Amino acid sequence: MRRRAAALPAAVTILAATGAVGACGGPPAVPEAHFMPIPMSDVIPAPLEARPAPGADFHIEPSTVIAAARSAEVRPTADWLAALLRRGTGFPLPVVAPGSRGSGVISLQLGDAGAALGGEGYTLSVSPSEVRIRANAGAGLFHGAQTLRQLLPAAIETTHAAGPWVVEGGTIVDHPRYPWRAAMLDVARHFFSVADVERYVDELALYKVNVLELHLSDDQGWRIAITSWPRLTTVGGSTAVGGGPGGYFTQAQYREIVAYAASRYITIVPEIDMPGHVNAALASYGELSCDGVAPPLYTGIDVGFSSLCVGRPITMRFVDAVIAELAALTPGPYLSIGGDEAQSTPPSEYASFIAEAARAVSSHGKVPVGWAEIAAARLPPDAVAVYWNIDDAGSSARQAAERGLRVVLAPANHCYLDQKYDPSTVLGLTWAGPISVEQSYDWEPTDYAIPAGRIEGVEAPLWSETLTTMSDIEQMAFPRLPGIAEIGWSPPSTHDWARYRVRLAAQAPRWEAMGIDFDRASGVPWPQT
Ligand code: TNX
Repeated sequence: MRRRAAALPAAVTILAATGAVGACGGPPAVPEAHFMPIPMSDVIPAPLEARPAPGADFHIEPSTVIAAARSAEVRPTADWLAALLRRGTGFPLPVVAPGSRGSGVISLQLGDAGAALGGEGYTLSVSPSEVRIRANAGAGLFHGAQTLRQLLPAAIETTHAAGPWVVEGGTIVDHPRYPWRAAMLDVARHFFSVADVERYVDELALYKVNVLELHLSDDQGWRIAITSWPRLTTVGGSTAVGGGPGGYFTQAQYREIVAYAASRYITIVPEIDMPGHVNAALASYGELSCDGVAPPLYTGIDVGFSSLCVGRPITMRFVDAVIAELAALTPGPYLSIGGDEAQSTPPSEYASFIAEAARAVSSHGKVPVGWAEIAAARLPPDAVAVYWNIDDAGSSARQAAERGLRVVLAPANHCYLDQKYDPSTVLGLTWAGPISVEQSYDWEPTDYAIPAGRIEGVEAPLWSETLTTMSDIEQMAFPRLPGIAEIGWSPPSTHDWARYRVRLAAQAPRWEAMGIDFDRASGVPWPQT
């Protein structure tokens, strides 16, 4: 794992040093701005309502306590917040029982937050004596805690920095626009470790992303152990794009990722791509291919050349076994069957295969998810179709909506984090891009002629043909991911590129403090380092 113990960025170092100077009565050596609380309106995603109350700032002091019930919905978030704030401030910040009197309380309260807030919304009220986060459910408390985090200076992300730790007074009332605010990570083209995936989960949580689709199989690699078909990983997991060693998650490791994500209120949606994108599976078991011959492992980046042999009993036995094991490992409600770019599957067979695979998903208790091509098949009405292919100008998304499916929008020319920012970007592909920061933010889910009630949310896929390290992931996701997260969470009335680019630039010191290797892409007024 790289760069977790980041060096303090220049601004933070100065801030820490100034604390000492101030104690000796000397003049502050940094601009006033560094001591100003962060405005509530700077939070990303933009809150539904933010009403600052001048003069009502809260100061985190050595005597501050965190008040939280011991319940499973409250205590883990209190502990998470306490750990973050203790590391940043060096203060003890004990977690105490609710109702303890005294000033200087950060309280997390469950219940009675109002039906409009749903399970993910929260209110955050800041007065001189208390920061109070209230929500109807654990997810809302956690999102409120992430907002509080963003209201503190970037130095909170470092270790034992000097304050002051001032939270702007006022009230935030906030809940998401859409229930599905997803990222997708391709661990198939190149494999990423448990630690990398968990680090990405933490980065997503900061922006209230609540779904992470894991693209667990493709032509170049099979990345999840399936006990009943062991060669999928021992053979199919043994390489990657460019011929590297590949890798795979054991079932225990996958469970660990799922549990870690759940602790950040992120649902893992496992994806096994079929009937195309299956060369790694065919290389492992030749009987899955129509000619019965296992092809060699593949390490290039072409798409559309492989297919399961539709209609053979062994194919459905394979599909059912994989889905059964994955469903048993996955507590979340969803399981994706991919379904994209099946150019080597005859169209007549594609629809029947997808319908059958979706039935298998349902029969193992999960909701089928797939790329929007799956709308060509008969599917259960709760299925979710993820629109990506801009070449069809939205028709697959509209077909999905007409069939009554829920639609997630991931239009490639806005949401594909694997596309270059501009022609000079070293990493990434170009087929749907380049995608500038502005282009990734400047779009509207309702632009695709889909009835509003069918839109489930947004998704930002990160394909990994050109990415091999955590640093590569971060350079492509940051700064574009927060913009897509904001489109999924914030009301359209807050949408304003001119203001957003300034708010986004203000995140840079936090990313530096967290050691996130972001791209200082053009169009954003990044602070000088
Ligand atoms: C299209 S998007 C794909 C992926 C590639 C990606 C590269 C989708 C459902 N399929 O197989 O990795 O483009 O940008």
